[in-house]
Amino acid sequence: MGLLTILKKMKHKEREMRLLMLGLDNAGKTTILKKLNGEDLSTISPTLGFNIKTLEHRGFKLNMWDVGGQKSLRSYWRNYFESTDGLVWVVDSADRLRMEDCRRELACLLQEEVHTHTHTLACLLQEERLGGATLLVFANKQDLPGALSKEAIREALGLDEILTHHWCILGCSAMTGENLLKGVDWLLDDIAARVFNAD
Ligand code: G3D
Ligand code: MG
Repeated sequence: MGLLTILKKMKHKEREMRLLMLGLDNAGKTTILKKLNGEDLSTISPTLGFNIKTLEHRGFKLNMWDVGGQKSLRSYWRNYFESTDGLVWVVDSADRLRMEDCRRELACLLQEEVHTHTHTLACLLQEERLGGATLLVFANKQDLPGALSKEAIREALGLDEILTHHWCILGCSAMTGENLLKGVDWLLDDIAARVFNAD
């Protein structure tokens, strides 16, 4: 058994997981965290830098990192990758104009290359330190009339091309809370299964 596996098992014993929330600015990352935490939604302002929220769910301690999505901050995302168990990619389903930007950022996140300076979600997932991390895509703001369906977003982001990570897309609304816990449950189940099967 490798050291990494042992460390993972120890972490699992503590029932603690590290989740990273990413996505373009204005996608709803901070609002989702607040809703999950039962906080007032009327006081949200753009995230400067990052904030960490700890959520207790099903006996797990979830450390959720909410990292600012402004363009100027995206090159710092990789500093948060170390020992990330799960990645939550949040999409503003109504922001049709930036869907291509969103696809590129995700692609880059999944396959970061040292010599390129573009950051796309595919790039991000290939980043070594994100190796194996489970990916949950939240197609957020489904309560808005102009929102794209999760199927349209799955297509627009090219999710079916992602073979390196377990992934799942769910339509949700941070406003109504629809599907937020369902997403967290799926993440927990997938991460737990991966950690148990790691030897
Ligand atoms: P971010 O942390 O990803 O940058 P925020 O995004 O959580 O700051 O949210 C950006 C804006 O989107 C906020 O509106 C917030 O209220 C809104 N928002 C987030 N989730 C939803 C959702 O599910 N439905 C709707 N209708 N709006 C949502 P403001 O007006 O404060 O900029
Ligand atoms: Mg924010």
